[in-house]
Amino acid sequence: MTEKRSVADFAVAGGSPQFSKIIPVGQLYFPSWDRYEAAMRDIFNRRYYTNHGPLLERLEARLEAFFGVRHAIAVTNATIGLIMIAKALFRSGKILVPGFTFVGTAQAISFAGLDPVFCDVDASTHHVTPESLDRAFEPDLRAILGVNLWGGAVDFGSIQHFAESKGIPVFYDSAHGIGSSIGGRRLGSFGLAEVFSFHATKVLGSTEGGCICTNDDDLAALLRNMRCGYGMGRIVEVPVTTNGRMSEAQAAIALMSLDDLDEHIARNQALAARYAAALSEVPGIELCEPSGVDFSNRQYLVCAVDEDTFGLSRDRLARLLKAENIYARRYFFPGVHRSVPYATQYPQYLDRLTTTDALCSKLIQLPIGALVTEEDIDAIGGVIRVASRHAHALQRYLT
Ligand code: T4K
Repeated sequence: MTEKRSVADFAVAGGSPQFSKIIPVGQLYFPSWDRYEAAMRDIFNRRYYTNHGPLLERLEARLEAFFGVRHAIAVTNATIGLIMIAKALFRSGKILVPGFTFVGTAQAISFAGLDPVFCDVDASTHHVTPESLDRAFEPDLRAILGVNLWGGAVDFGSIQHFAESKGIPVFYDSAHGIGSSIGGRRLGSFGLAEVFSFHATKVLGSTEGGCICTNDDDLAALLRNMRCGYGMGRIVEVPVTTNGRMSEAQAAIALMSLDDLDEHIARNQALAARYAAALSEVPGIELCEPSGVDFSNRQYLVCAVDEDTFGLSRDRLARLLKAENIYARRYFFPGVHRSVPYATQYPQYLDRLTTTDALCSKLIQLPIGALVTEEDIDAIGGVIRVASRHAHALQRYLT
């Protein structure tokens, strides 16, 4: 890896890529082969592969202790967890949700047969606020689905207060949030329920996976009976059942990930500090700190690109980095209100979510997690620094 000095050194201009192998955007922490093999052999010997197996039970008990909640219900992925909650709570109606989120958040509402109502977020925290919720509020809303992003969180107290003033529940998409905490209290026990993702690109990964946390016994009973066709736990009547089961293989990997979580978060924090040093003096690049928490898992490394100052737009920077085998991502792009099918289904939101639109055009996520070293970060910082110096000349290779 040699430092770039001139325009000709950039891969877009015919130079060699900074990295010979792709550096993906994030996490991909996985247990060592020895531990993985032992865990799979154990499942193989037991011949019990799924349907509320012993590893799933152990995982749920550990997650309940970890999150400090009465119920942790492991599911196939976070999206199905969100669908199940929406479906458990309502047969029809509207749910208020930010447009600045992963499309799956809103799709879960639609999949449950409900309608999303999109609201904007705060420009500096990227989260909903009572004001942004209030601006989009409609009298027939049934609930608020808040989203906790990047290992940060909304201001839970003010959102709860707002929801209570309107007489509706709030639940959270905390897909990015495992291990983050506020005043020593981990995410997981806020609102009526929270949903976490254990996708491979999350700091606790089980390839696919997720979990619903709640302190509400009735909701938990509904969800445990909805998770699969024949139910589980206290038998209650449910609106519909699905297959949201977590397999034993997923549960085994999640358990090992949980053992390693502190170490992975500490590593992410060290990597984030390295980025802060590497990018501190690049004009037009601002690192966005996770907001609303005093301890963050640093799930994502988020930067805002100011095109006028940096010299290249966010999209051009993403293209330049990709040519260097640095797979930075534009989460989230486009805003959910502009994506299929919502842009045509609900055109009324197209000119209302101005902060979301601004964030969608300037944020970029840089690689962080298992496949990134501190030296890689110095090299990524170097590419961005030199690109900023030669931004004008690089434009022609990025049209
Ligand atoms: N709510 C929020 C706020 C979310 O961000 C998400 C998901 C959800 C809800 C829903 O959670 P899940 O239902 O997924 O549990 C990714 C992830 O698929 C998704 O989990 C995540 N958020 C979203 C923000 O990003 P993609 O399609 O952009 O990522 P993907 O799978 O292409 O992976 C990113 C990079 O990592 C690629 O360069 C390839 C590399 N990679 C990925 C995987 C999975 C690997 O090298 N190995 C791998 O095994 O969606």
